[in-house]
Amino acid sequence: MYTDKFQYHDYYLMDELLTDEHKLIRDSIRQFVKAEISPIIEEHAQQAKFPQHLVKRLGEMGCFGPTIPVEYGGGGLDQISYGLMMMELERCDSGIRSTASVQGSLVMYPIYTYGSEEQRRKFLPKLASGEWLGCFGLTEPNHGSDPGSMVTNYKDAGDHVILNGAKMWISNAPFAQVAVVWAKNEAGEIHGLIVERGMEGFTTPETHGKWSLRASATGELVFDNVKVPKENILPNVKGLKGPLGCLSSARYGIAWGALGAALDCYDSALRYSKERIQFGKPIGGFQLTQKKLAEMITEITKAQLLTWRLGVLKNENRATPAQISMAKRNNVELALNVAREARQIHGGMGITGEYSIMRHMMNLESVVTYEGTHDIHLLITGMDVTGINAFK
Ligand code: TGC
Ligand code: FAD
Repeated sequence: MYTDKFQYHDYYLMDELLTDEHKLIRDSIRQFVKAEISPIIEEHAQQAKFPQHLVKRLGEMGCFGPTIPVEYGGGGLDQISYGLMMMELERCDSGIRSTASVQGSLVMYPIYTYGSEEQRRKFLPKLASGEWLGCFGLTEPNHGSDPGSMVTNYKDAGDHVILNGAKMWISNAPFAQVAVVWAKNEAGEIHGLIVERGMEGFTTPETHGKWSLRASATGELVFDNVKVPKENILPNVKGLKGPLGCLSSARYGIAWGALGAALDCYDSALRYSKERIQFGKPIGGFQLTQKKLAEMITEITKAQLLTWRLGVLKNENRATPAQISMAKRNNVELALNVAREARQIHGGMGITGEYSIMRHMMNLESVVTYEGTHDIHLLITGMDVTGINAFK
């Protein structure tokens, strides 16, 4: 049985850059995770079971939409607080952070940013409290990295529209009451629609057989002539910049989250290296193990500073999408590398559920692909620095 012995690592005294409120928020989420998520996560991941009971608790702990204003049920907190929360959740499991990322950045954010006042008041408080779970439908079976080519569409039918199409790889879908869905109108313009469970012709079949994010539920969204009232269309955005704007918020959270997964793997490897004796001494006493550990903490420290700085820029509304891409790409790659090295340090024990390493490693294979693949983020940086588009 996996026991959570995690201790935080702060090699460059980054805590001095945080406010007392930041530290309080981070510590309360860390405690919550240790008490309520760590004890059940391994079993849920092994059984590929979504811990549905945690949705309400995540809401109560303020993990859903922490930057959304308090009057809509959010936390009214800053971007660094949001980042620290995602770091603590993913420190335990990327799937739990996924649930919170989707709810906060991909469902509440668009309803708050692009929605009408009625939509904000109807949906945000229930999503913030965890009474409702939401999902975000952008990816389609034939349109992943290139969402602008989507074929899901709707046609005007008086006081409602008729929605047809399908979305694939949708986190939270099988348990969601609400889906923010991106679809084209008859003029070929992309708009966001709020589709609610129970609307006729709307189904959410679960995707089975994943070796990654096993404690997160993934599914499809299928729309077969679904009647969506016009009042459920997000009125204040048109075009691909709508969903991409949401992704900027979620990718920022992932940059912090991946750092959490890396810290957990490093912490476990460091402890193991001091306890495990081979050839008459702790394996941490061998130069090759020290090289691994020293490189891990160096990369983690660089990422901590990068991510904190991005948070400051985001608080000042100065973070560019390309800066966010750089942090998401860097931190997920770093976390994968740390997980792989940590797995080596744990020897055979590293493949078991007694340690979190293998679970993190498998989870991170999704994180490196969703919200824009590793190479897509590289091309975003490439385009930003050269001014030349290499996607097409
Ligand atoms: P492009 O012409 O570059 O852009 C279209 C419009 O969007 C604007 N824009 C952004 N706006 C806000 N934030 C961003 N990050 C933005 N990036 C671009 C852009 O300025 C333009 O605006 P306008 O006013 O000129 O119309 O679009 P493109 O078709 O060439 O595509 C560019 C590309 C490839 C970078 C983009 O499509 C992309 O990022 N592809 C990756 C797709 C992706 O990330 N999918 C994620 C699906 S959701 C998900 O994975 C959730 S996982 C959740 C979990 O479980 O945690
Ligand atoms: P593709 O786009 O087919 O890419 C395949 C390969 O081709 C990649 O290596 C890619 O980098 C490369 N490639 C593509 N285009 C180029 C190019 N121009 N230049 C160079 N290389 C290129 N989506 C949602 O909308 N909502 C969700 O909640 C959601 N949750 C997810 C949960 C999980 C567990 C997973 C695995 C995915 C989820 N996704 C979600 C989908 C995710 O965003 C997509 O998988 C991702 O955007 C990549 O799309 P794709 O899988 O179709 O790969």
